Amino acid sequence: MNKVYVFGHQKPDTDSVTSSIAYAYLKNRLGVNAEERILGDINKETKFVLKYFNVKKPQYLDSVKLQLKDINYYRNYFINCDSSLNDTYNYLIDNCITGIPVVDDNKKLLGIVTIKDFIYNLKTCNNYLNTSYQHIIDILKGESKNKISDSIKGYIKVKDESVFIIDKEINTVITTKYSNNGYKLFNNINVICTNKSLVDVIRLLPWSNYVKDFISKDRIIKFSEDMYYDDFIKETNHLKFNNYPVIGKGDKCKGLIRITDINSKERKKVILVDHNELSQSVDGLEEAEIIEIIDHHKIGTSTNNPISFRNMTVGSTNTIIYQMYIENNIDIPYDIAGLMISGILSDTLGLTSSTTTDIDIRVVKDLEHILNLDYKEFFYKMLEAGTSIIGETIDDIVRQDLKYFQVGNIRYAISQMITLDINNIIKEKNKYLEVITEYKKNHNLELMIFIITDVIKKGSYLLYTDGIENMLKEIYHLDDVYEGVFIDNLTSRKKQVVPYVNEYLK
Ligand SMILES: [Mn+2]
Repeated sequence: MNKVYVFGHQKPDTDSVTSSIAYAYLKNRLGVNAEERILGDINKETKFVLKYFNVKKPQYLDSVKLQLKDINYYRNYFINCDSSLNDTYNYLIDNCITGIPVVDDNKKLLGIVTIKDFIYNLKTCNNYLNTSYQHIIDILKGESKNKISDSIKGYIKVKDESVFIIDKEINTVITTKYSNNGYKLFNNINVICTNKSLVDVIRLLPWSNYVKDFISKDRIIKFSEDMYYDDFIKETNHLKFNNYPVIGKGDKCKGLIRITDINSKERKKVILVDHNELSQSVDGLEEAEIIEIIDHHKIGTSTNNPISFRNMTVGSTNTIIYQMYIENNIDIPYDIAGLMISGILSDTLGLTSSTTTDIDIRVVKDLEHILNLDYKEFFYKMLEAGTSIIGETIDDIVRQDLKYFQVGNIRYAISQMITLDINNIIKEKNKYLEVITEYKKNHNLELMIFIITDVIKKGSYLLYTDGIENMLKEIYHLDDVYEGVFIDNLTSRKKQVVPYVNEYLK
């Protein structure tokens, strides 16, 4: 089975990154070749967590669009440039193909030879030979009588039922069935003896030529195996050939792709964790095959095929994955347990958010036991690392965790930051207001809210663009709203802000 990619949403947070790693590990233990990926840069908190548990950052995944490497092309079909025409011809016939890439000893592509080239070249072939001693032996089923050199080149001349190869001087003599075996006279040239008739020898000799001299010089067309399938189709529509070499890193030949075979392809297999909406996912997802989804968000997707879909109303994707480890009876290693607890604590704000369930609490207890740590202490360390704003501009901070939402034609944005020291932020309130007002204007948004969540005080300050005072009054039952209104127990954008704003805007 091809590799299965496991990844969370764009703008990855700690839960999406750690759940990808934890789930890919579980899949591998269950015999699936799965590998975790990220769709974008990881945040400070995630960096801290990976470092703390000594786990490597996953590789990026740009796209899961079909590439040439997903086509079942003729992998490892190519021939060395020092092969004879005869070997090349047999290769084509044996494999029922009409062209073959030609490579040097380092598998670097030199070009392609097709049946058409054979016909053309053999028809116009002059009587010049560039080959090896062994190729001549092979094609004539000859016997080596005196070998002087590996390589043989020169014009073919006939005299008295024998064939001479002359390059300035005679370098080779081939005696045939009716030659009067005078080869013993020559001891400083190659002597090959064959039982074939002179006519057969003359007919066969050109087939001993090195294939490298028969490469189509006018078209060294090649395609990288990373090329997108779409682009390949577009380009080859103009070219109209049937055979194309495929190359990999360093121009090394990977094989042959035939236009007639391009429908045999394998879509990339993916597992989505911590998200199920296409708009939050990887580029080209429509060309991939989703084999599984594990999530704890609202369902915003549909698929063409039945898939394994596991969605639970718990605080974090890692809580679900923990249960899957238990169900499958797989031990959780220390570092994976560390990643899991980090994902849960991150999404539930240390088990304080309104999304926290009893299951999350139970799982954190179990993980604490494996890890031998205190979750509150550890969560505080995560927060410190994640909320540090040293060296960052207000613009950076506002963009860090910004999400877009849409109700009908109305598009709006809500950004959120988490802090341990709200006063420090609030004193620069006016600068934040300027930034979000500007952002709203530049991005054609109806409104924008910036949530500053204080995990110590367990509540959030809301900063917002003009004109939504009434909306906020109604949603949060406030008598009066002012910029920087503090709302007790508000910690979740997903549960405590977005649904109400959507409802209001409908
Ligand atoms: Mn999550």
